[in-house]
Amino acid sequence: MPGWEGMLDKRLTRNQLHGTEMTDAEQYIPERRQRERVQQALEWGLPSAMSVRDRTIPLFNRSHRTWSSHGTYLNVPFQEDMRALESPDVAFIGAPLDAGTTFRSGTRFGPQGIRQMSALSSGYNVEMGVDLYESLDMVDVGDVNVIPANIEKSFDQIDKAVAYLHEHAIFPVVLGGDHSVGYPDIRGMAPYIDGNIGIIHFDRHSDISEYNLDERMHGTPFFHATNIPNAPASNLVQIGIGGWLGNRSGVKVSRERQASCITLTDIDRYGLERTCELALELAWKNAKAVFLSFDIDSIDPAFAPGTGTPEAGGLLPREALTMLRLLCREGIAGMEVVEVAPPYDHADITSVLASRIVNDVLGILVTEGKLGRSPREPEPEMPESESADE
Ligand SMILES: [Mn+2]
Repeated sequence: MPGWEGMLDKRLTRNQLHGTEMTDAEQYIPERRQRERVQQALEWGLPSAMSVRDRTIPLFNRSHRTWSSHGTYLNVPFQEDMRALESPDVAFIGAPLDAGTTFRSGTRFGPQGIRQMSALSSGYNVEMGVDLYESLDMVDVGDVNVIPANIEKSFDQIDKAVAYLHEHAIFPVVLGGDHSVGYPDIRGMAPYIDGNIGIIHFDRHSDISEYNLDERMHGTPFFHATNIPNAPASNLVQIGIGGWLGNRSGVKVSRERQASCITLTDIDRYGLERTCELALELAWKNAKAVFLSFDIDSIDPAFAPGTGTPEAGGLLPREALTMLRLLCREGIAGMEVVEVAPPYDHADITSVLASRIVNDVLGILVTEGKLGRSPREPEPEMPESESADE
């Protein structure tokens, strides 16, 4: 036990704060895109009334931020002409399907809800020291035309749309939709990965039964995904599984196929760091790429009530965000956030969280050098004496 003097030695100082470090780091984040946007908005939006002191505010809103959002994710440009799609770093794509739900429907409004609340973001995160607009070229390609009366046709549509993005070497962010979209998301990606795909799957439910009600629905994506030759079940890691909606036929499949199930008991017992270390090892074993499937119901319904099959006692948002930081460091090749059902949401909190998850993953990929441009400009040359206080 350290004595009082020892504790005095360990007294925290302002300089040790992460906040101090990151506040300082802000000056090295580029602002070229920001300047271009302001300039363009001024030209298109015309000069504001003379009483407005800040002359960078135009008369007509052309930033499309916050309540003036034009409806795309993070207000990035909408890719109207898909023939003209180039190779941006990221494309947001809606898969507004709820034909696969087995309890409450409503996830067809998920992409709309998530996009709407994403408009609140400035794109800059002081804790991460990253500005997504500066580091990533992003477009929103809108929604896939799903066919609600026919889930297999919907899968074909989603598969083909996701494949089109992979063909252009774009990182897809799929906004669900119920979890049945996980299967075509992986099926559309599989031909573009030269080797095995690992899957990191956050959920309270294992979603690995062959059928729900005689069809491939939202409790079945990982049965069918792990039938894809280069997406073996041995590389499937399911995190957060538990509660009282358990499905015995799914657990049997998981056991037979040797998928990995990390329960909340595991997380309590071994902690976030150790479970994530193991999850990474399992997902990446002999794999070339890892896909992230994030079911919002992995989070406790107190924080994510807008979902179709809520299960009490889930992850806390901060636990999930910490895990994502640990798990995405090695890079991922595509992601989906599913099961957001705005009709059951309160104060849009589920959509806010879903957007946070997407932004955090993108931020981590940028800071880890796995996607886009460096989060900071090269530092100015320092005088030689600088290293003296190291
Ligand atoms: Mn679920």
